[in-house]
Amino acid sequence: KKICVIGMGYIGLPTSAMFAKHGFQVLGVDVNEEVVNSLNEGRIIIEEPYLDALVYEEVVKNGSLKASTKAEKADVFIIAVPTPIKEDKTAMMDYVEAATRSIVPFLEPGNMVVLESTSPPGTVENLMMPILRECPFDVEESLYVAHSPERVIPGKILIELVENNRIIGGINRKSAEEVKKIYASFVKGEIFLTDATTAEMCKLMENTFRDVNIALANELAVICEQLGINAWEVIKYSNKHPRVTLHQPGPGVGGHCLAVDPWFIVEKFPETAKIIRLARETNDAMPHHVFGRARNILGSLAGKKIAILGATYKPDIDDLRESPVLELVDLLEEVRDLEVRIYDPFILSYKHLAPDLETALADADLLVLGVNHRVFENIPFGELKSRMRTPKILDTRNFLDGESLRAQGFEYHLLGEGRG
Ligand code: SAJ
Repeated sequence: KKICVIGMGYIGLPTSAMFAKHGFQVLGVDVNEEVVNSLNEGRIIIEEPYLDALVYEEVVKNGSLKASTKAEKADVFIIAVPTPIKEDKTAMMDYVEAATRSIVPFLEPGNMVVLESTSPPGTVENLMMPILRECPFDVEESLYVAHSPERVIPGKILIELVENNRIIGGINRKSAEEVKKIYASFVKGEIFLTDATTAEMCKLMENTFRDVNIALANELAVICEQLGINAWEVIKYSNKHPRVTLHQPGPGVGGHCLAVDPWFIVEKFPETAKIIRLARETNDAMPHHVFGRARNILGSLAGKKIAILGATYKPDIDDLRESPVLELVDLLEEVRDLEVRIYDPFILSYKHLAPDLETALADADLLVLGVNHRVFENIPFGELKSRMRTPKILDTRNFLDGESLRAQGFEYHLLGEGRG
């Protein structure tokens, strides 16, 4: 069978390579000519472990994966284009719409159309189906249409594509069943069949669940600061209860999923999705809260120097998308004569980046730990203390050993801990 995948990004490309490896003839389509040309030469533009070898050594070399800027006739069409969020916090669906339109001229009875992009509930039924009905045959009868959301985590995409469970939501049962046969070629996890809107909502709710729980932890952190107790201790002991799993507070929520997807529900139900919206706003407010803590610690921020340790959106990766630490950096930039230096061994270039920790700490008035990269475990803070103008630390992840730092003469502050 032949598969045409529209969108050669983080999801479309690995998915294409996986199908190509499992016996399908795959055409990868992208509007970006550079992406298409390099793919045809076996080179990929995205960073992902093992993907390079799979694309270059296997599927491009043996001719099972080809790329083009134009769609063609195929048995299966998979749409994996971006659905970014706009300024007004609604989903930008232009790419899904354009991709759907682009395949209509090639559709024939018996074809399958699968949306993989994370989308607001109702996208398949209300955006795609009206376009697909422009085909000159009975689409409900003869076309198999479904949503099968991607749920892989960057860094482990090729493993999770195979091992994760999958949801396939069809416009009818037959659609879900037919599409399942295709994915079953490589998915080892369980495959669950449902309707398209349910599948859309599952994907959004998984990330919303996490976002809301993190918001709860962040609210707890701020309450504990006012109460003069330690939120991390509250979380630790509450989680001894068999039915409680409080999440971890932090400087905010980043990444391209948790900080975005909940808005796709809010956009459709602005009056009803109250908790979801409040959770987003609570998490978005955390960089401001950390900024406030820094100001309280230093009295005034004007003319001071702040060193930031770790700036990616989560530990041990190089991804900066929506990082709350960078939001904090932006807030600090607005302060008169304040100097910010970032030290993060995962980042190659960014504004205020220091070449090493020593440079970042030189004459700093405060060190803010933004992300708990594992490599930070062995930093000899005692030896570095004298480099700082004032040895003050604000830990936003409960990562550092506060007791030992205090014993070494640091003034150690922790997000979520009030000092009574
Ligand atoms: N965070 C906290 N406290 C916590 C957990 C996380 O503050 O207790 C923060 C992290 O620091 C980070 C943000 O949340 O800034 C998001 O990190 P994450 O590890 O929760 O998730 P992502 O965005 O890397 O990936 C998520 C995953 N979704 C779920 O776990 C439900 C992944 O499985 C999805 O495939 C991915 O979103 C996606 O593409 O939707």
